[in-house]
Amino acid sequence: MGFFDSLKQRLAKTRNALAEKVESLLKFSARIDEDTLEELEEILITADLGVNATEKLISQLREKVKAEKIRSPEELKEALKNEIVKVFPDKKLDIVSPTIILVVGVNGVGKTTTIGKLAYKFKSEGKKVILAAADTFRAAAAEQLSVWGNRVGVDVIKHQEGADPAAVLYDAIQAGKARRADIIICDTAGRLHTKKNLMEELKKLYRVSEKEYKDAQIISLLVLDATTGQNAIAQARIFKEAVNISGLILTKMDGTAKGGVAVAVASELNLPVFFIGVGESLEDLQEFDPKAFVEAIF
Ligand SMILES: Nc1nc2c(ncn2[C@@H]2O[C@H](COP(=O)(O)OP(=O)(O)OP(=O)(O)O)[C@@H](O)[C@H]2O)c(=O)[nH]1
Ligand SMILES: [Mg+2]
Repeated sequence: MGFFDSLKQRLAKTRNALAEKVESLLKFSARIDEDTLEELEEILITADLGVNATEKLISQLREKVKAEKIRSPEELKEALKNEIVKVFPDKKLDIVSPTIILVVGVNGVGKTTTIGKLAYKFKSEGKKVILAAADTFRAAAAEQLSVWGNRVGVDVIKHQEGADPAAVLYDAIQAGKARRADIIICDTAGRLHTKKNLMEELKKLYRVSEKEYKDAQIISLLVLDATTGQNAIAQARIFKEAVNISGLILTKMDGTAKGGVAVAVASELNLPVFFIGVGESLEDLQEFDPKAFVEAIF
């Protein structure tokens, strides 16, 4: 199966929530008028594109309908797809050597799994990767990262449970320098019930990165669970206020009808989506391409 067919298949639930409704709306709209736009607005909101992003899209469409004299449902659909693509900031993830990637996000969104997938991807591209098990909050966390490390065949730096996460990263940086690693990927704890401490901890990881590895590029990727829908936006806001976020990874896009939330978060937070998780195995991480995404869900 080609890349696009597989993407379409993985995003089938989102596609069902969106494409079918849009198709039937347009099929019964002999002409495009205000009612069509209002019904379209409702469909987009129900499909988790978010109220704000949807309102922006609809008002842009309304202008286009006027200015470009859009009459046919097909033209309207194409215009909608084009506007959605434009929502995503046009930024690419540029990995230079060496790079430290801090992977952040709340509990259970898929950080550790995504790190395994990223390590696999970078290693397949010929890069030397080291993982830092800086989620020292849970006993099993470092072990879980080690399992991924073994599976992929990359080194994992870990300490005891309860150790200082910054000390783990410090050691990983020393190991990275000594072993000439291209990329150090750092796992972090995601508990939000101690929100302030968590954010302070993440800031400390930034400081250690900057101070201990002056030559390295520092990237932070916020992992969001697509199945949480609009909740993901609230999470993204909290993280963006506290720390500098380079871009997003949306996980669990397979098996959810809420994939439209990608549009909502990109629009609300003006952040690029770099990857999407479409399953639980190593290969199930795809580089996010707004055009392919929009084609797959319509
Ligand atoms: N279907 C699907 N499941 C995923 C995906 N990404 C992660 N998961 C699952 O989500 C669950 C949680 O993943 P973890 O990687 O442990 O999440 P985490 O953010 O590290 O969790 P904490 O360490 O507890 O904060 C696991 O069961 C993963 O298999 C994905 O893209 N698709
Ligand atoms: Mg984890």
